[in-house]
Amino acid sequence: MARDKVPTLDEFVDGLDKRNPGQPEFIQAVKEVAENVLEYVNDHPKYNEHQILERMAEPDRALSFRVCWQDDEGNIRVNRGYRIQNNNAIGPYKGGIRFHPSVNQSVLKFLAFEQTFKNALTGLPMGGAKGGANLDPKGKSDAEIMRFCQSFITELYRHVGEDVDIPAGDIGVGGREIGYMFGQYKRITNRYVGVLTGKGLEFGGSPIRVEATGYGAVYFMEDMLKRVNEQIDGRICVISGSGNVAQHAVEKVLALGGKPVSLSDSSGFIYDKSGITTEKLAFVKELKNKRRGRIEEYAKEFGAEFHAGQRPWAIAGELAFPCATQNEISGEDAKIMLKNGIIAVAEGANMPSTLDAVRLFHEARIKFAPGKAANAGGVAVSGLEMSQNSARITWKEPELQRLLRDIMQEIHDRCQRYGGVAGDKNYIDYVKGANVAGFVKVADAMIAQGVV
Ligand code: NDP
Ligand code: 2IT
Repeated sequence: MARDKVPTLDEFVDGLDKRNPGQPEFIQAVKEVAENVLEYVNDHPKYNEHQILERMAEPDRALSFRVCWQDDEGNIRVNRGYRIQNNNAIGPYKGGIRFHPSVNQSVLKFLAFEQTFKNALTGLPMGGAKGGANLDPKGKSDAEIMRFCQSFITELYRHVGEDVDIPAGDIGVGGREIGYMFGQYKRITNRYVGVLTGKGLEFGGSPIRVEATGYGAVYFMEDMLKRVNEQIDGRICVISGSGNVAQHAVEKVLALGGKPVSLSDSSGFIYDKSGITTEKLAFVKELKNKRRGRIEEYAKEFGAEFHAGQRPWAIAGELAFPCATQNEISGEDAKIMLKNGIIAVAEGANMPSTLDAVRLFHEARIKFAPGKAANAGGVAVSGLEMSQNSARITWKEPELQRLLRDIMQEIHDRCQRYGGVAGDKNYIDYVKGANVAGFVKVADAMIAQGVV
């Protein structure tokens, strides 16, 4: 036997720190998984012998490249593009592309690592990846975004493909950007294939991909509550973000009778005591997706409160859906939320809660769904888009709605299966459930495929 001692968490994290200096987000994401998985590995030595966790926490490859483009004034701009291909044991690499000034290798490595577990949880054959660039899309014209996307894919095209790596959207990348990237990929390769997901419905996109992440997060919340005979109906919902995920979380909360009262962007948050309605949501969609304006305008339009430079977590609510970005709920925020009577959190964003916040939620025994489980609806429908593209067909919307609902329920059940807590049979630790369920699937595939 090559190795019989399972490293302690401290030993594991020590090695991780040494190998990844200056990458706090990546270390945070791996540490959270290691805490649960090392415990599981202690009882399942084959995963230790094969050093599976060490191998999963080292990306298959981390690509970085220059992206040159010209702005509308003719100035030459230089950005840095990335694609982190973390693991392809159970399927081709799959994961979004993020355009945001905060993008760096640490952020994308954490996202690619988490994506590996998330994609395994969906039950579909997809490996984990993430990419992006440190571009700030704010204030850029359509023509500038098009030139940037074309330059970005002119390098990335050689590393992706419908059976190799299939990117999609994330922060700062929606239908417009995917369209420009798809157009350039097709032009360079002269191939019409499903190399990207989140495409327009006219050219191979899938019904409900746009809605899937936000809807899925609310379905996961519904399933956590249903398990203990509770429901969303009538409950006050605190939501952050105002982009793709937040908008569709609001939409589904409304459909299930909940009362959404907040939204945010990087400038601050709005608090609408009377509740965000379908009509007000239509305003947000127009504001954010077409005019690309600031959420503060909502407050002016509807007479709601606007709090500059703050996040919405001090609002008294029962259900929380963080849908903006990583580390947006600190330990201090979590304490306030618990004091205000929060009963459940479903993460629409990736890793919005800090490790301190998660620990406090668990200690207080509230229901807490991590992003890799709760926001997996988006990539799940991406997986269904890939299947439709390969078969050159389009499924009807009701069929896709049903598939998304079923997949979210299956993810909930997988988390429940592995998320039991010793000495408290009524509580499910969904973080542990998601980490161990995702790990086991990928790990078994890696063992079967040998040391590669
Ligand atoms: P969008 O670009 O559509 O919206 C992002 C929202 O978050 C905007 O309101 C943005 O505000 C806000 N935001 C971004 N960065 C920050 C920041 N540093 N501080 C405060 N607010 C910020 O992205 P999505 O809705 O697609 O993504 C939101 C989250 O959901 C991300 O964590 C993403 O990884 C995750 N996710 C997305 C999926 C998808 O299918 N799109 C799938 C699964 C997870 P502003 O406009 O001011 O930048
Ligand atoms: O974080 C995510 O799961 C996404 N941004 C969606 C990835 C995808 O491939 O649809």
